Amino acid sequence: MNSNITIALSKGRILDDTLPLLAAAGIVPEEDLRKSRKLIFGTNRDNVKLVVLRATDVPTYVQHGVADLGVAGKDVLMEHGSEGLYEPLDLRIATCRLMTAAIKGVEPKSGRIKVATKFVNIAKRYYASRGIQADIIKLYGGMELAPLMGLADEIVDIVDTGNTLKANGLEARDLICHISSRLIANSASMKMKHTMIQPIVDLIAKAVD
Ligand code: PRT
Ligand code: MG
Repeated sequence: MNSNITIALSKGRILDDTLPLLAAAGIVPEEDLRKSRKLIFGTNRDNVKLVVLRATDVPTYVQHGVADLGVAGKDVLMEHGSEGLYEPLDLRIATCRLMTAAIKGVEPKSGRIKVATKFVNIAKRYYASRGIQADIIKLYGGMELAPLMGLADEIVDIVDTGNTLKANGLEARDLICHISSRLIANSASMKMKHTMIQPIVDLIAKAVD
């Protein structure tokens, strides 16, 4: 095992809130991640590099050990599964809620329902746990459109202010869980590179508090 540390970051809305936490741990990228088209970045520390990935790909890179640490939304982690991953820290950034939603004022259907979402695994578990028979339809974005077009009775999606649902004539129904971004670590790295990783985790933990 080498003595380098690779940290996988989610591009998009999590990135801006992640950088100050990394800085608190003494890790600063060599150039502005948001202005560059590069995907791999050096840092002020010789043995630490950053990769910037699609949010949903972060757990995959960390699970396979090609990244030692990562930052990902709890929604992404729940959907991916936690095999081979530790979750040492709740970073308390990019907070939101995972909810069901439907057309405003429309009574919940009894019996079998259709649910559109990109969170297929979470939705399956959620409806099964409530004893609701649900056919899950996988979408990659714009879930709000599905009920309006008659593709689904409900959606499972992330809600923050609720403005997106409102703008589309939908309303939030049930809370599935509260979401925030987490620091994750490859389980093997956590053991083998403990002396390098633990100080980073501790400094980030202090910055979160
Ligand atoms: O864009 P891409 O398809 O690559 O991935 P992504 O959209 O999942 O990434 P990104 O960067 O948009 O979000 C990454 C993570 O941010 C998610 O996995 C969540 O953990 C977290 N997060 C926090 C959010 C939101 N807040 C959020 N509001 N992710 C998405 N949204 C979207 C939501 O999907 C909906 O379209 O914002 C809309 C709802 O916002 P309100 O304020 O209108 O309710
Ligand atoms: Mg997005």
